[in-house]
Amino acid sequence: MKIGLYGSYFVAALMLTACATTPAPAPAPAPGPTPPTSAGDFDDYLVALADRESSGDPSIENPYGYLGLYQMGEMALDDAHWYEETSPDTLTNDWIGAWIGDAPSYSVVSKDTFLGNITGQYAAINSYYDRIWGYIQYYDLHDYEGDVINGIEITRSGLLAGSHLTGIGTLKTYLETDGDSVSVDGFGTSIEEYLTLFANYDTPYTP
Ligand SMILES: [Ca+2]
Repeated sequence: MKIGLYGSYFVAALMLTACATTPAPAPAPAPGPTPPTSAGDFDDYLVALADRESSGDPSIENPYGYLGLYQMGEMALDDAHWYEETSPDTLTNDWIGAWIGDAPSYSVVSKDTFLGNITGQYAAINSYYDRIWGYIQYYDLHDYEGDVINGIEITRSGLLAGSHLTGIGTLKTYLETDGDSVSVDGFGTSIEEYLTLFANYDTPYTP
């Protein structure tokens, strides 16, 4: 009887001890913003860009003289250090100029040899984006990454695409006016379309 009583105390003490040392269940993770899913790597970006710009046709020249997969004009190829205009008409893509820099090493010596040259166009667009990124850094436009303007989250690849469409100056104005000044290209395509369509791709660039 006594043993049984002490035994009951002993079991009760064990249970108390057990209760005291049982770890509390881990708290549920605090809710918070989930990081955006990558839309792809930078080559995926360039494939998507070529699809939007030229339907993936490297030989296309549009009515304004923009060339190939990525629809590069004289100014873009000048920025890529592939082309130097000699014509006094800087407002139109008349392609009166010299193919310089890495262009000859890709057998690109004329508009016609650039058109259809996928390898050369790929090299040129990468050089161009290196330059765009330099402009974005120069103006500190990457500071806008993560901001939401007119419902659009600003991402690094979106900034690159926006500048590609209408130029670094209009991108800068768009950001600085908090989206009040929305630029469009010659076909009426809005910079906001490019900021959205090309958001969240990985890029080779870091601030
Ligand atoms: Ca020109």
